[in-house]
Amino acid sequence: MLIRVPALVGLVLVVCFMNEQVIAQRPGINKDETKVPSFTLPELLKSNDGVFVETAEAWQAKRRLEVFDAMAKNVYGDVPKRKVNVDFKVISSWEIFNGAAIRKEVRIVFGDDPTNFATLLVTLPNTRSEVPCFLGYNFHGNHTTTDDPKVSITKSWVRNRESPSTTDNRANEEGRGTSASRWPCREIIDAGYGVATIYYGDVDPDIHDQFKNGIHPLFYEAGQTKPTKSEWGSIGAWAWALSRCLDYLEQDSGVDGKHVALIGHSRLGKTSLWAGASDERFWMTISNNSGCGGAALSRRKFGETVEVINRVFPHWFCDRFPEFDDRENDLPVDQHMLMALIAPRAVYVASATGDQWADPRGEYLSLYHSNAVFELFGDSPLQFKSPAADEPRRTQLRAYHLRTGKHDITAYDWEQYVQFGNLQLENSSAKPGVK
Ligand code: GTR
Repeated sequence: MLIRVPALVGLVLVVCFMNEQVIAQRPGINKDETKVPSFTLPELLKSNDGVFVETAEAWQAKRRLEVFDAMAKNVYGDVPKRKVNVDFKVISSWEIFNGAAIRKEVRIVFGDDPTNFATLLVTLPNTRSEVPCFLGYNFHGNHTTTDDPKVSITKSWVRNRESPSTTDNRANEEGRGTSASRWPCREIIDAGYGVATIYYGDVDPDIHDQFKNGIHPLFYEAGQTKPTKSEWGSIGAWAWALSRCLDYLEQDSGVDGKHVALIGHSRLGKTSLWAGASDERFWMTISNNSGCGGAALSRRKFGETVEVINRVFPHWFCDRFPEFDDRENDLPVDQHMLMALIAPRAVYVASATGDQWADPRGEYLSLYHSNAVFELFGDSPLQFKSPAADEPRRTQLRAYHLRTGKHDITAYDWEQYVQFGNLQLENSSAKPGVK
C-alpha cells in the first residue's frame, strides 16, 4: 500500500500531539511536591580541574566557558562551524497608532537562496531616538500577533489549529490577530519600548523531519544529512536566528542595540534562555512559563521530565540529551547553570499557578540556585522560599513571579517585564526612548 508522505507526516503529528495530551494526565507524571526525589546539583563554581572560582573575572574567563560548553554538548547542541551568509532587507514600512509608531517588515535571508527567508516584524515608537526593544518568537505567524491588515502572512509550515486559521499547515487570513493578547504592542510602545517578533517556523518548522527543512541543512558539511550527536536541534537553531535578528536590530537607527531584551513563552522561553546564554550582546532575558529544558530544574522530575520531552519532541535538543532520560542525576549540568550563564545580564523567570506541567517551583529554584554566580557580580541573593502568587520578587539582576492563571503570556506578565526593564535602565541611568 502506498502512503503519501504528507499523509504520513500528518499521522505522526496527530499521534505526537495526542501523546502530548495523554502524557499531561498520565499517572506516572509527578505533580506532588512531597514526591520530588532528593538530588545534588552540579557545582556552579567548581571548575573541571577541581579549583573553585572566586571572582567574577575568573567565572567569565574560565568557569563560564566550561559550563557553556557542557550545556551545549549535552542539552541544546553546538552551533556548527560552517559559516552561512545572512542578509537583511527592509521590505516595507508604515505608520500605525495614528502615527505614534512605525512598523516595518525585515526580510532575513539565510544562505544563498533568496526564497529561504524569515520575516522580522519590527514596531518602534515614532520618536527620533533609539529605543530599547523586546525581541521574541511567535507561534503561528507575525499576522497572528496583531489585527494590522498590512502584516504579511507567512508561507512557511504552521501547526494546524482547531480554528479555521490554518489550512493544510498553511496560515490564512482567519488567523490575523488571534494571538494579539500575547503581544500588547500599544502598551509596549507607550512605555517607550520597541517590539520585534518573528515566526519560529520561518527559521525551522516545529516538526520532526530529520532536519531536512529549516536552516539546519545550510550548515551541513559535504555528505552530512543531519546534525551530529552534539550539534544543535531546533531550539539551538531558533536561538541562533535570534542572534541574527539582533545583528539587524543593532543596525536599525531606531533601536538601541545595547538594550535588546529576549522574550519567549514556553518552548520559545526555552529558546530565549538559550539565546541569552549563547549571545552576551543580549541585554535582558525573559522566560515565560518555559518549564522542562527551560527554567525548570531537570533533577526535580516534576511535571514534564527529560524522558517525556525527548520522546514527544525528539527534534528540540541535541541527540546526546536523550542519554539522560530518567538519568537526570548523571547530567553534567542542570538548568540553574543556564541562569548563571546569563549573569551579569538581567534575567526574569515567570511561572503560572495553573501550569504545574512546567514546574513553577523548579523554575524558581533554578533562579535561586544561580545565587553563587550572580553574587559574584554584586547581586543580592534570592531566598529559598518561592514568593506567593502575584507577588513578584526582584533582586538587582533577577526577577521572578508566579502569576495566577494558566499557561499563557498575559498583560500582567508584560507589565512586570516592562517594569523590570525600566528598573534595569534606571540602574544603568539610561531611560527608554532617550539616548
Ligand atoms: C508542551 C511541552 C512544553 C512546552 C509547551 C509549549 O507541550 O511539553 O515543554 O514547551 O508545549 O511550548 O507550549
